[in-house]
Amino acid sequence: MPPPNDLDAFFMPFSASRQFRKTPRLLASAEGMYYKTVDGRSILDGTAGLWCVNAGHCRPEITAAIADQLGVLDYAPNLQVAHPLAFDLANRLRAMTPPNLTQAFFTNSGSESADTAMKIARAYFHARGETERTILIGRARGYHGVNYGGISAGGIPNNKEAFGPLLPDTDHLPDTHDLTRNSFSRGQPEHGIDFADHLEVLIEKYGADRIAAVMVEPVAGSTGVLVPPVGYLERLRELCTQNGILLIFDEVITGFGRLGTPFGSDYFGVTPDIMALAKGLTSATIPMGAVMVTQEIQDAFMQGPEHLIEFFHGYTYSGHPAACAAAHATIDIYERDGLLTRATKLGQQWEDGLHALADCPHVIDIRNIGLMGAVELASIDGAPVKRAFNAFRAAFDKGVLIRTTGDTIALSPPLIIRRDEIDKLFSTLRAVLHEI
Ligand code: PXG
Ligand code: PLP
Repeated sequence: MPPPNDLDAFFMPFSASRQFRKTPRLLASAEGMYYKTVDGRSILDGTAGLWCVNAGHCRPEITAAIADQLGVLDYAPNLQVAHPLAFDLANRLRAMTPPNLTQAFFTNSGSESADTAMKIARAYFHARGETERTILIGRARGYHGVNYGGISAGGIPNNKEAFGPLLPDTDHLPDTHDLTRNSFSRGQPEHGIDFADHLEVLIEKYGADRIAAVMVEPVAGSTGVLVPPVGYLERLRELCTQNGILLIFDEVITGFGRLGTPFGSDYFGVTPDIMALAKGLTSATIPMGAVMVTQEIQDAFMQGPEHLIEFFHGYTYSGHPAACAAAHATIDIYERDGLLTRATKLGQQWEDGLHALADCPHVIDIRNIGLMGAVELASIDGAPVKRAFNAFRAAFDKGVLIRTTGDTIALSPPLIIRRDEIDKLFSTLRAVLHEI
């Protein structure tokens, strides 16, 4: 594929696009663990695309399933009519996710899943007559996509600043990042269960009967892999249960094997009332998300005359046939190849290789869990973000795709990564850190 000769017309998402247009990094094809650039260079994918290509690139079984489906039933609405694959997939997700999660609502992205989860929480209390329960509690540094609900409950200032008044009735827990107590922790940091106690302050402030839900990522991914302190998620669960507040886990990144268990909820042994999914659901081949809810939540909606719509929400492409086919084929691969637990097998090598970078220049913290990792760098005085961005460009030149957020490098390779590829990822990163 020749490079486009004019890069101006595409308004790029989340990019330094003026810099990009001067020195474009264009990917033409992909297979397994590697991208290929338009000029033929191989790039080791250290980020599974954007935390999403969990099964590795261009798996022929997924491609074939999508193509076959499009030849048979290209599109069918799931509003008032429906197609069987969506029901099959919902049943499959019911069987895979924790037993209390029994119904799946389909979306097309993580942002839609996050906003749908928040709407379900509010509408659930509305259906129960608890109309005062509208407050949604997110967390500082939380990422829940870019729609208005997600940026309101989310806690990333740059994602909110330019966008005017946000959703009312949102507030935030503090983030759990604590370099003074927890730097260079391996796996879950020891200190910080107290960050969960801040929910008591918010309960005191608003009254428990005004708070609909607390929404957190089990591990904050986008903001730089913030692993929850020991006991933290358990404490949040306990406080939510005591106060009748729904707990929403945004598992858009932690879902589908990232931590070495099918879902983050399995890893931590803490079960939410609502779970938001996307990304790994189809290994990113076709955009798709899902929101899992409990039977009790579903039942609250099932009242009134049977000819009336119960939940006034849905997308044209909710449960799109091609997306359902992609999800089925992806989950087939996960099950057949044991990918949802593979991060457990690689975890020690991953952790040791990552933490061995501690002696490199600029490194102020290293964090890891499952096949997620972060290397936090000291910012250049007066130029935050620049050091990590330099690392990103240097790594790309050396044939490795990493992701950066602020001055943190984040890593999350496809779950098929081999041991020698883990070594290559870290040796390249070592060279990059010495170069920049
Ligand atoms: N929730 C979480 C926890 C996510 O990580 C979303 C929701 C939104 O998903 P969509 O499909 O609408 O993008 C995400 C997405 C980054 C980065 O820089 C991370 C995401 C998206 C874009 C960039 O790490 N995560
Ligand atoms: N805008 C208009 C004018 C529409 O008609 C629709 C859907 O019918 C949408 C937005 C929403 O699109 P989607 O259902 O793909 O989210």
